[in-house]
Amino acid sequence: MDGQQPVDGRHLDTQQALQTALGIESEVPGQPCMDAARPLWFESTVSTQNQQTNTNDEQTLVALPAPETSVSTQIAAEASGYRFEMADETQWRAHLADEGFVVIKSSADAETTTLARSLLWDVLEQCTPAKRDDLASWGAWRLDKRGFSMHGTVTQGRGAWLLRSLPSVRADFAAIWGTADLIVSMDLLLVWKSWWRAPDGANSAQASRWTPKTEGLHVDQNPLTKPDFCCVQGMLPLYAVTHLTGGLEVVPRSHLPEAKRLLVAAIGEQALRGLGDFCRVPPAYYHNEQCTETSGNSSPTADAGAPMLVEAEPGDLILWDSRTVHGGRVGRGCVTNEGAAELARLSLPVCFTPRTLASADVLAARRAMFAEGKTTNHWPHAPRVQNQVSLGYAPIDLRPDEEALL
Ligand SMILES: O=C(O)CCC(=O)C(=O)O
Repeated sequence: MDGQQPVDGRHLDTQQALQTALGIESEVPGQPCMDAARPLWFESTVSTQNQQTNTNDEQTLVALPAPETSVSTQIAAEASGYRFEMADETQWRAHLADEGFVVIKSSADAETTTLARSLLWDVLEQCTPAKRDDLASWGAWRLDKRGFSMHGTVTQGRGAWLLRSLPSVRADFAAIWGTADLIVSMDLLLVWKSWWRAPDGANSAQASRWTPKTEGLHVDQNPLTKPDFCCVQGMLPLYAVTHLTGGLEVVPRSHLPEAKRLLVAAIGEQALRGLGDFCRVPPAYYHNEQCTETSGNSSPTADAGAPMLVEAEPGDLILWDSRTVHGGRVGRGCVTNEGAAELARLSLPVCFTPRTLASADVLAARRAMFAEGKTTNHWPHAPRVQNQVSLGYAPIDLRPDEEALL
């Protein structure tokens, strides 16, 4: 999920065209897409057509691997190969450069993670019929199938801004860009219900409706028109990312030039020229031989790895190069119905870029987006609005350090 053209007044048509292509309802000035009679908690921003598609897609969910019988929040030992302490900057930056992704441990401490969950639930409870401790109330919650929560009350609320303004996260991006004068994305929130705990049971129609369906593997930077480094994206998971829950998956080394060349050949130059930055990878691409094509003089970097789930602890920061192929992966699930009601996933994408990359028009547009409760794509310097009218939205008071990120 990502951006195409900056929103500075000149590019609204392009923005709306892309939203349509993605199945996201666009906001028509003066004509809200959302029925004014709907309560604030009607937060689904996906068109009826897309909902329909997703309903049909539920057929494919039957093929998910067998669920586990107990919830484990333990991430696999192999994750230690790509999880680094923030202080080990040389190592984590090398991993990001070589592999196209990295995890930085404990960017939000346990107390902040708990507070962020609570603040995000405060606004989810305001915008949806769900109550955090009451699984029965989650049935009426019309959550987007991908788990995209885009109501401005959620994405511009206190919880989202608490995470966006974390000094440690900002410092990591400052290290990447070599400047602390950064602006931040105002992304959507990713929310997955624990589908195995649907009140009617793990195999019920309700569980099927709760099971997320992701966009699939894609890049957020057009490999043909923008082949060089542009941006690093980030994500802060507030619950453990394990093979039971799923989360973000990446294709290691898919950001490297030779892997890009092969991907461009697979998608086709003509098709890529007609696309913005969001480019889907053909579904079978990383499961066949194309991506590992070798020629007499090919370098080992032509061999992008297999897609892998990026396991992480709550509060870790996942970073990836925008050229890296990535997407959401739904986990195996679980058949236990024990314990307190808990989401399977609550993650905030977060991305910083230097203020100097944004024009004066873009900076002004970003302020207006905050004031109006808009939700953006990932690239702060090239923001595109992703949501429609946010009924009932009232901007929070940003602290000076938060406002400095607009
Ligand atoms: O983690 C996901 O479900 C998808 C995230 C994604 O595609 C993104 O942040 O660009």
